[in-house]
Amino acid sequence: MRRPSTFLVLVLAGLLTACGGGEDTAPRSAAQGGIRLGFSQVGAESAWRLANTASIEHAATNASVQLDLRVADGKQDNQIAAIREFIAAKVDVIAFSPVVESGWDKVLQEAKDAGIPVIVTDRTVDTTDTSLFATVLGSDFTAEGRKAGEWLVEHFRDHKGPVQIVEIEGTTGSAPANQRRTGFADAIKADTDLKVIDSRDGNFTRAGGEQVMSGFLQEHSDIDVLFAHNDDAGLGAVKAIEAVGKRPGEDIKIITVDASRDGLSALAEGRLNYVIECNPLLGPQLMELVGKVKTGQSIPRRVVVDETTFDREAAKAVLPNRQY
Ligand code: GZL
Ligand code: ZN
Repeated sequence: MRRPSTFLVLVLAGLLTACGGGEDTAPRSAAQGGIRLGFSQVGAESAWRLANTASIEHAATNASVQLDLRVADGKQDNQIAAIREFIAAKVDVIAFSPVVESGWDKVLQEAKDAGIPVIVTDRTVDTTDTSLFATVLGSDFTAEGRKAGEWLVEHFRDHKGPVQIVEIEGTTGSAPANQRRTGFADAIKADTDLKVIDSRDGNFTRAGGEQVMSGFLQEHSDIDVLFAHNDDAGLGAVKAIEAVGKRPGEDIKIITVDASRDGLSALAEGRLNYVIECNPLLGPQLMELVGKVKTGQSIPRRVVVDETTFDREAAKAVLPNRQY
C-alpha cells in the first residue's frame, strides 16, 4: 500500500493536536498552516501581560502559525520598529497590542501600502482611518471601569458623608487607563458623596502601585477607597498600606481589574474587596482571525471578549483551577 504523503500525515497530525483539550486549542484549519504572523507585544509589566503572551504563543503552536513575537518594554518606538521589521520581512499578517492609543497612523499606513493586514489586540488605537486595520480583538475597558464604579455606589449606599477615593491609573495614554477612568467616573456620578480626591499613573506595575500609594498616604489622612486600574498596581498599593499600619480591604476598600491568580488570592484573603476580570487569553481567537484574514474571509470589525466580576466568595470558588 502506498505510504500516505507526508503532507497528509502532517495535516492529520495537526487536526489531532487541535482536538486536544485545554483552553488554548485554537480550532485549526489547514489554511493557518505555515502562516507567518508578526506580533508586537507591549512588554512584561504585569501578570496579565505574561498570561496574554503565553496564550498567543500557545495558540500559534496549536494552529501551526509561525509566530515572531517581539516584546517592546512599554516603548512605542520599539513597537513601531518591530512593525517595520515585520513589513520588511513580508510576514503574512501583523498583530499588536498598542502601548498607547495615538501615534500609529504612519506605520499602519506603511503596512497597508505593503498589502499586509493588521489585527489590533487588547488595547485600542485612536485613529480616524479605520481602514488601517482589519479588526480589534479585546476587552471593553469602559465597561470594566463602570463595573468598578457600580460596585462602589452599591457598597457605599449607606455611607454617611464624603467617601474619599484615590485612583492608581494605568499607563498614561493607554486605552485601558483612559477608558477605565471614564467608565468609573461615569458610574460614581450617581452618588455625589463619592469623590476622587487624587489620581496618578502607576504604569500597571507593582512597583508603580506601591510608590503612588505611599505618596497618597502621606498627602491624604482619610482615604476610604482605592481604585487601581490593574491587580499588580493594587497589590503594590496593599504593601504600601500595610507599611503604614493600615488594613487593606478594611480601613481602605480596594477595587482592581484583571483577576489574575494573585489578585484573586488577595481578594479571597480580604485584602482586596472586588475584582473585575479582564481576559488575557486572546490567543485562540487571534489565530482564528489570522487564518480568516489570510484567506480573505470576512471578519467582524470588533471582537469583544467575555469577562466577569469577582467578589470574595467567587474568588474562592475559581482559585483552585485558575489558569493564570
Ligand atoms: C488590559 C491590558 C492591561 C492590563 C494590565 O487589556 O492592556 O495591561 O489590565 C496590563 O495588567 O499591563
Ligand atoms: Zn470616610
